[in-house]
Amino acid sequence: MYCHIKIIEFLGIPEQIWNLGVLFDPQLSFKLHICVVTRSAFPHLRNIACLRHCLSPQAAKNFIHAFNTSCLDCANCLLTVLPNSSLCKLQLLSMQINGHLFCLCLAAVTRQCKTTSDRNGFLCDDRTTCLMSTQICNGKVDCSNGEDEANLYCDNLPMSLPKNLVFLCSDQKSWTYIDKKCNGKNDCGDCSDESGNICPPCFGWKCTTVFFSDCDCIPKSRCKDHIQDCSDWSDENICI
Ligand SMILES: [Ca+2]
Ligand SMILES: [Ca+2]
Ligand SMILES: [Ca+2]
Repeated sequence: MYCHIKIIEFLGIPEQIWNLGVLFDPQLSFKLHICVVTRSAFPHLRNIACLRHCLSPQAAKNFIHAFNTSCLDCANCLLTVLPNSSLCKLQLLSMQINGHLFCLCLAAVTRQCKTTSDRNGFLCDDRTTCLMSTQICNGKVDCSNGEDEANLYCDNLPMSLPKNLVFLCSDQKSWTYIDKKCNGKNDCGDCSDESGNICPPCFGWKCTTVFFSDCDCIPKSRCKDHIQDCSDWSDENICI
């Protein structure tokens, strides 16, 4: 540092010099550099906040990381010897940047939405598309960024799925998507997803059914269709 100051003095260079994005002063106090960085950074942060709604969470995070690297981190190694009192403005700026990233992380993990049929859904990164639970990890990309098929949600089913999209069957070992609860089909294998305790009353024909995929209620369209659905044939003999 002493050599740098002497060189500056010897060459008669102005008191401050910009080099590699850093504003050097003769004492290497970097006070002016910190002042310039923070004064220009806060308006940039506000601009990023204005742009935020146009960007996906991942793109916004990349944007803020790039801003952090180019603005705040570029002279870190030169500032390590400075006292805390000199760094408090930069720390405040760093906290603001981290605050933006934290909000984005929260936004990224908050996937809750309601589908058009008013069921729990999965919100894509575009913050608009709300997928049905059965569209998550089904092998088909439905969100534009493919987040519905990401390992984060699909590599350890059903634990990796958002909890509000999962229905755990009574044996606690089986599960099905929440969309399959009360859909008239035996998705759990023990009909716990069609239990009268959690589903609306049967609007079709109630009987002991013969097919594994049915529980105790069949739609009226299967009455008198010449196919036995109830063990007592009531769907063919009584139901109209
Ligand atoms: Ca999908
Ligand atoms: Ca079902
Ligand atoms: Ca029938």
